[in-house]
Amino acid sequence: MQSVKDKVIYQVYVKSFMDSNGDGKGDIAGITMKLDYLKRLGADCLWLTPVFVSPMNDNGYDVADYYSIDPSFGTMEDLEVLISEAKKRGLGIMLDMVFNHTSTDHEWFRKAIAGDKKYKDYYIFRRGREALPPTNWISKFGGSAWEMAGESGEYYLHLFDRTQADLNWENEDLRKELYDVVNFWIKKGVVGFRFDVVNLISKPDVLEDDLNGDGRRFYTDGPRVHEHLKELARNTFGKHHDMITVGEMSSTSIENCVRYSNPLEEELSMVFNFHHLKVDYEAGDKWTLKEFDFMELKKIFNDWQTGMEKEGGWMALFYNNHDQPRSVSRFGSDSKYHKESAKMLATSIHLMRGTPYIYQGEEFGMPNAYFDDISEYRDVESINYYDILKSKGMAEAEILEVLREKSRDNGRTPMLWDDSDGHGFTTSVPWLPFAKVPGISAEADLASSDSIFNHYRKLIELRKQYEVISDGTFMMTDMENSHLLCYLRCKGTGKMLVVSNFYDDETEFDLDKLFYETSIDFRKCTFESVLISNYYDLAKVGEIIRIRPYESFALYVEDKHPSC
Ligand code: TEU
Repeated sequence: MQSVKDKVIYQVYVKSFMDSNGDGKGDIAGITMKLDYLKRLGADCLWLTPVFVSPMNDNGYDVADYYSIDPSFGTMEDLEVLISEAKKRGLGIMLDMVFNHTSTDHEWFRKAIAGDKKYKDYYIFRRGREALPPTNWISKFGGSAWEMAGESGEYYLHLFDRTQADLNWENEDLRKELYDVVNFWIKKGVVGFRFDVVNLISKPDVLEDDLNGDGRRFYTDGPRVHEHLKELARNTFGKHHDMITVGEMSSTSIENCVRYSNPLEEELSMVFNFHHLKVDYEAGDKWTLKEFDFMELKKIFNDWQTGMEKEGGWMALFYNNHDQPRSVSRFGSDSKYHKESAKMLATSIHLMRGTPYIYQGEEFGMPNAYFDDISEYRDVESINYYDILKSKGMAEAEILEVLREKSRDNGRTPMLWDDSDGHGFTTSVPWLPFAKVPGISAEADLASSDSIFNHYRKLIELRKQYEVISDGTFMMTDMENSHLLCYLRCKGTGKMLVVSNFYDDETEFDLDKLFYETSIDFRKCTFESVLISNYYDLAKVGEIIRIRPYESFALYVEDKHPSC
């Protein structure tokens, strides 16, 4: 396995990145057009969301044919050109493998429904109980996780949309089919894979009602998941030393993530977990309005950073992806302190222990969509929940307010390349409206002397220059501070302090106190010690640093002291 410690990965949500043929949808040829922009940023790899044939009920996460490119994204030749053009620029391509489920349009599922026993066992069919489904499990997109298969009295399991049928990983033939898929794409020259909700692939033999929840405790990090991942690795990417793999882990635990990602386990290079992105859920419910809980965010970062480090695990570092609202709107300020907070968030996450992911548009601070009407949304989950909240009696205005904060479409609006009508994304009508945020675009950001883009570029450069960033230990300080996220990273004599203000008011950071608590001395640091900052100067008065709104910086000193 290749070391991923000094890598940075850029996520492309293909449908919203760049439309090369004027149909309102982003495509593979559009990505090729923007390779120089991505090269300039300095990321190592591009992870493309699924580009395979799909009815697009869940924008490609419902795959109907793993071997062909969906015509709306282009052709196989377009992908081959992208792989080779990216390679010329030192960029690797990672593909997204959706192996927990297929589309109900997949040939396997069609055969299964037609009664073909071989293919029926590729999926999870069970008889219902009188008028009830086999268990009371709830789909992650709302409603029952079971759908009746025609008139048969049997149901199939779908943890996501009813058009996304869960695969039966207990079937060896099915597993081999999936290995063939991975090997096919390895031959095409991709450098790695992201595996969609891969910790949900192992279901128990006997499926039972969940009397205390929605069923997830039975299939999350399920009984044979580690065995399955080891076998997958052995038969596919594990045979190649330089492949990068990341598993998306839903509702997982540190203990399991250590096993998924510790190189000795020979499973994956790293994992995504989402605990830190639930700090604005009221009692665990996403579809609520709540200020984010900063102290909880700090606690989760601390638990995961130290827990993974202790046992040799490796994690992906991110605030954004295509399922999340935009971080600058969620944890920062997308108006008065747009630039400051976008840069603060970047620094706060990139300098932790793990591999950073940049989600398209994040590099110039793209904010939430700010849609006003349900007709503007396209996401299956958002539309399902609009109906569910309505049926529960929530008022229309409140539902729209919840969606404005929580909808996945916030992260999916097309790239704002420039300020023109089609924003440099398309020459026609975009498939999803643009975010309503005048003045924000890649072009405008790059034209400014203090661009967010350059801040990200600098963070990537620093990771490559400083081992303390790519390979240092992690220690959180000032745990009780309710404004600042502060942590130390140490590698040999190299010591780095990262301080980030998550609020728009001023506060202070005391270097003396840090010295007495940790024995690491940053008191002599000068402007030269600043690796990166989102203000022009360091407001240091004696041993106290005055911290301004959303200010964030990293200080570096050489210090022989062995602590941390
Ligand atoms: O996401 C899995 C997942 O857990 C999220 O969909 C999550 O349930 C949701 O965002 C909560 O609000 C992956 C993909 O990233 C997502 O786009 C797909 O819809 C999903 O799997 C099904 O393939």
